[in-house]
Parts: sequence; structure tokens; C-alpha cells
Amino acid sequence: MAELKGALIGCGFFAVNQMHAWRDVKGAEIVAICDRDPERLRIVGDQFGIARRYQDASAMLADGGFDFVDIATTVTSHRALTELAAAHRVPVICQKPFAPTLADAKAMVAACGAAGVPLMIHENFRWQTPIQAVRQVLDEGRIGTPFWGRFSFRSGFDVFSGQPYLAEGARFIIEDLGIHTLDIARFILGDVTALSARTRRVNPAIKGEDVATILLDHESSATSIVDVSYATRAEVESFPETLIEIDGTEGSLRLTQGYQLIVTDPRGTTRRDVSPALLPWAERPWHNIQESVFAIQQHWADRLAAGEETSTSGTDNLKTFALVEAAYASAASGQTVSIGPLLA
Ligand code: NAD
Ligand code: 89V
Repeated sequence: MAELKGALIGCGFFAVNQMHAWRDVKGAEIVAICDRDPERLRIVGDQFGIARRYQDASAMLADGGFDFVDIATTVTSHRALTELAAAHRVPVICQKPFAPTLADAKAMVAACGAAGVPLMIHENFRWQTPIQAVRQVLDEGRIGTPFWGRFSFRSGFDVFSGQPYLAEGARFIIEDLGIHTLDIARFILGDVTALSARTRRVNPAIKGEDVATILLDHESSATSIVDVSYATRAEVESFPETLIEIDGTEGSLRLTQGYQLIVTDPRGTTRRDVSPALLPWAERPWHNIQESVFAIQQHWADRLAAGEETSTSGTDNLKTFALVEAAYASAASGQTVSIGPLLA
């Protein structure tokens, strides 16, 4: 299989994980990098031995010589950089959150569609080993038809030291973290027809909400709760674990702290350790996220080579991003928000 060549835009905090993962991915390699900050460009270029370095994405795309771009910048630049890549007919991976607004996200899907290039949102949480294990239990039909779920991420971990911008935005936990949890809810229980949300800001040192509770109606008729918090001080800090409870017509499953998957089906109860691998370049507690970065990037390389759509394509991820918009609208109005009209 010919090696796909990629170019990474944005050499900040999280891009280092992506660069490590690209070194492990079979069938793809990064040949050029871009950051408007010369110091970040130097650090990442030197660390990963990348000779082609640019401070301007337009110049890098004009030079070309790669099969895709991996956009690892923060949200405000996602639309412009995606449209730039689409104008050069270069396939795009774009980090979450998709875009500042749903209208921007739709425009990005349209631009890539018109250019005939794939767009994948780097929504990696559904690729975590424990989340894939939950999906597998449901696919095997062991607990029957799910009718209720809870997807919970409650932590007091200091995310602000690594990502200071998270303290500065008017929106925080739903847009940054809840977006992952909502995507997991869709991945496990299917698409959502309506939701209702309540938010709070507990930490006085940040601008946005750091607690959210969201009630979801799924197309399948299942009901679920997505609850996320960065204001939770618990005996055991579980960052960055998503805990899951699913009740089905024939049994139930629980994904508990420490990556334990407990399944009760008609034959009894089993307990399995579904811990993520600790990749050689990874570090605890981030290893769960880091392994999923490798998994989604391998998925991209495989699907791009095969000409097949990705699991978190732009079209798919619009349905997750609509839940983010709906959650903020519901929290502001106190009303239940229907998802269909947002996607029309
Ligand atoms: P960061 O601020 O540390 O890094 C962003 C980098 O992009 C900076 O070095 C900046 O100079 C550069 N940049 C910005 N605009 C640019 C442009 N137009 N051209 C060239 N360079 C540009 O941010 P981060 O914490 O690395 O986050 C980046 C993205 O990754 C965010 O969208 C964030 O939500 C996401 N993220 C995802 C995960 C995950 O698990 N999927 C985890 C953390 C962060
Ligand atoms: O995944 C993310 O986007 C990160 C974190 C897990 C820290 O919320 O910002």
C-alpha cells in the first residue's frame, strides 16, 4: 500500500499526541507542518524530524505534495482552514469542536462536498477501547434492546494549565468535553430527536459553564442522561474516564471507574477489565485519550486509502454538533429543543 502523505496545521498542546500517533499509523506519514507561532513550529519540527515547516497554511497548501491535511488548531480557525484545503482539493481531518457555529460547520461540509474531498472530524472518544467494548456488548445483543442510558464524566482535573483558552470562552464544558460525551451517547444509543439541558458555573475563575446535565430522547425511543462536570472533587479522580450505565430488555451493563465492564445478561454477571493500552509515548491518565488518537488516525488512513467514508465524517458529526447547539439553547430557554429543525 502506498504511504499517504499528510500535513499538520497547528503544533500546539494536543498536536503532539497526533504527531506521535502518526508515527505509529500504518500507511500514512506527516511530511509538512504549519504553525503561525515560530516557536511551536520549531519545537514540534525538531521533536518529530519534519523538515518542511510553514508559518502560513496558504503557502503550505500552494506548495502541496501531500494527500491530506490534519487541522489541530483551536475552533475559530477551523472553517477558514477547511475551506482553504477544500479549495486545493485536499482531504481534511479537523479537530473538534467542529466550528464556532452550526452554520459554519454546515458550510465546511458543503465546501468539502463541492470539492469532492472527504472531511473527518477528529472526534476520538468513541474510539476509546472501553467505549468500543460497550458497543460490542450491544452489537452482540447480550442485554437485549437498550431502553435507558447514562453517560457520565465527572472530574476535578485541572485542564486549564494545559489548555488555558478553556477558562476564557463564554462556552466551556459542553462545547469542549460534553461534545465527546454527546457523541458517545449517539454512538451507543443512536441519533437523538430532542434534548433538555441545565448548566452551572461552579468555578469562579472561569467564564463558561463547568457543569451540565442533559436529558436525551433517542430515535430508538431510549432515554439517556449525559452529565459532565469539571467541578467534582471525588475520593478517586477519574479523569478522563467516561462512565456508562445501560439498561436493556434482557440485562444491563455498567462501565465503572478503573475501566471495569460489568455485564448482566440472562446467563448471569461477568466483569471484564477493558483498560486502554499504554502506548510507548503515552502517559497516565491521558493514555485512554492518546490510544484513541492513534485509533482514529489509523481509521482515517485505512478509509482514505480505500475511498470509504469515516465513522465521524463531517456529515455524521453535524448530528453531534447539533446536540451541542441544542444543549446551549435549551439551557438558555429552559425548554426542550428538537434536533430535526437544526439539521434541516
Ligand atoms: P493550542 O492553542 O495549544 O494549539 C493550537 C495551535 O494552533 C497553536 O500553536 C497556534 O499557534 C496554532 N494556530 C492557530 N491558528 C492557526 C492558523 N490559522 N495557522 C497556523 N497555526 C495556527 O490548542 P490545543 O489545546 O492543542 O487544541 C487544539 C484543538 O484540539 C482544539 O480544537 C481542542 O478542542 C482540540 N483538542 C482535542 C482533544 C481530543 O481529545 N480530541 C484534546 C485536547 C484538545
Ligand atoms: O478532549 C478534549 O477536548 C480536552 C479535554 C479532555 C481535556 O477536555 O479538552
